[in-house]
Amino acid sequence: MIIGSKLYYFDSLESTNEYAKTLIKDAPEGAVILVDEQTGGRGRFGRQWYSPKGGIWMSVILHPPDPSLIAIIAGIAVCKALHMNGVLPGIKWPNDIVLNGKKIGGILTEIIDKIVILGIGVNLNIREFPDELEATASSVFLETKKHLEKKMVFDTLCKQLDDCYIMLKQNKVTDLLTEWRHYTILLGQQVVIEMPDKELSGKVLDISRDGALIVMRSDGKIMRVVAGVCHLRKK
Ligand code: BTX
Repeated sequence: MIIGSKLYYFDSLESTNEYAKTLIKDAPEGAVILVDEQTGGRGRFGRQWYSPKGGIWMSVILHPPDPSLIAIIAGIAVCKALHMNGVLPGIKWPNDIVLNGKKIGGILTEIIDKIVILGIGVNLNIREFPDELEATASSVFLETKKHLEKKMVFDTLCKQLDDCYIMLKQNKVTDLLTEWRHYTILLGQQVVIEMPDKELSGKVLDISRDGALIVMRSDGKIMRVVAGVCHLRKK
């Protein structure tokens, strides 16, 4: 297995992604940093990520041929690992894992000198969230009342990520995108995508081979969206 070639485990760190950055020169590919809690967990665009005990907070150091599908394979691996344990979340492009309409996990990829630091957070057994997150965030435990053993889910997740990463290295992109389509909640949905300088509304048609979302606007024009924050439009 590439993923988990070396494991760095701590009770607590500020952020596993930040710690991974200090290791990239020395750690082997597939090295995993895993913690029980983060005191300064991060999301995209410098946002905070609530990371108390009870969740899976991890980063993986990867040397992929092309980084563009790393968040895609991470989403597939998280969904597969939970589906194998009877929990059925989906993927909301680009990096949210959702269950019953709430965010139960997130993915943060950072690239330094062509090395990817893949951060994965899964709200596994968290029992409460701060007021400001309560409406949008949840955990596997709160949604299903199941207490899944963290080590078992972590091991399954590493194995699924390894399978997907090997497929990526073998350039089996068609197969990976088929898996993504199986898990995403977005296909055929009306969405609004916030980008730094504009907003786009339309219907999600597909994902491209480089991980961009393919969206049809109401005027029929087909757009490729490389990055943004995606919201399902209320019906
Ligand atoms: P994101 O930018 O898509 O999501 C961040 C937003 O999600 C926050 O602004 C907040 O509204 C909400 N949020 C914060 N904490 C949680 C939570 N626990 N569950 C649900 N919603 C939340 C998503 O970024 C990427 C998250 C990656 C987290 C991993 S954990 C291991 C690694 N280390 C690290 O510092 N980050 C990554």
